[in-house]
Amino acid sequence: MTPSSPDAATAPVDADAAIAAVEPLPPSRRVSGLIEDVRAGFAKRPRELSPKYFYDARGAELFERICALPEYYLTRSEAGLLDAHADALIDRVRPDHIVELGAGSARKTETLLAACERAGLDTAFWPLDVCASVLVEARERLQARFPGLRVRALAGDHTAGLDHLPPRTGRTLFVFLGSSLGNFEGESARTLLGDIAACMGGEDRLLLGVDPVKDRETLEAAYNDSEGVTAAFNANVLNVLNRELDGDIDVDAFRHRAVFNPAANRIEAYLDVVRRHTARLGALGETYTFVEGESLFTEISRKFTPTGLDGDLNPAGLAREVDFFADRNRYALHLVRRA
Ligand code: AVI
Repeated sequence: MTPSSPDAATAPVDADAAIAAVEPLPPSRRVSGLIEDVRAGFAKRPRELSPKYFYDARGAELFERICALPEYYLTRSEAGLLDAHADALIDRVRPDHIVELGAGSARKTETLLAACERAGLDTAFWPLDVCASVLVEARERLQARFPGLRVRALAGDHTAGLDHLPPRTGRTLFVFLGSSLGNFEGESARTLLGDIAACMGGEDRLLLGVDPVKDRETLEAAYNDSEGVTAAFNANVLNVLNRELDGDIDVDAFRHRAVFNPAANRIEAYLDVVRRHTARLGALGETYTFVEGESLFTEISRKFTPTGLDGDLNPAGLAREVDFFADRNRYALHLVRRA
């Protein structure tokens, strides 16, 4: 049975067969791995870690909780914008395919698929994510809701290029939501957008969800929630290092801090060292001393103005076509075409 067979939704679920039906998307270029990134990041001052290592099983679960926090307006605002504009968007693009980068559970894209169904379109859904099991769950849920929906699940890293994305006929709507673009600094954002642009024809579009620049209080509250979920999410990256690199970093010797840097229009997340200690990372054969007052720089979440976003889009050969803003500029969806 292929993932697109009409009876997929009613067939008994065999977890191994379902995972096997997720196609690997081979990388177009080499991306650095954990050992290499930690070695390079720990050689810098302040020391740095890549946010891509946040998302082990616990990190993914903590991120799901962040999305439901009262202070973290991004997910709700984006969902509200999608609900309000999905029909207009789909009417305008009339996609034959929706390709979602970093699809995860694809909950928000469900709104777009429902609009495709209302418009009588036979749109195929291509979720791409590094995690095959999350794709299998999403496919089962979506095929139960939209019987006959063709889902071509692709397991791969969208930061490693999209040269091997299978060819499509007709119009494709690429979708990149959640302000995930904000976690890439300028050059990597432009590389990613350039990779998407290279897959786009004149009729194709990219739907990009981003978080606009706004007042410091709202932004900082979103990344310093009162329940401490974001703090646990940030600190969890140290658990990842300990587990994956045979380490003994004292996680309790760090405190989460997130601040808005207005000069760079971005939230910066740190793990501040509150107790001096020495830790060994066995897989690197290295010992590191962390001193009080020092910080590990763990994440950027860029916030966008329309012109700031153009600074990423235009060099990548892309241009904004239609903008949708949530109340008081809380969130933005941009429909983007090839320039
Ligand atoms: C996934 N990404 C867009 C989130 C963000 O807002 O930058 C990750 C996150 N970090 C802390 N809270 C949420």
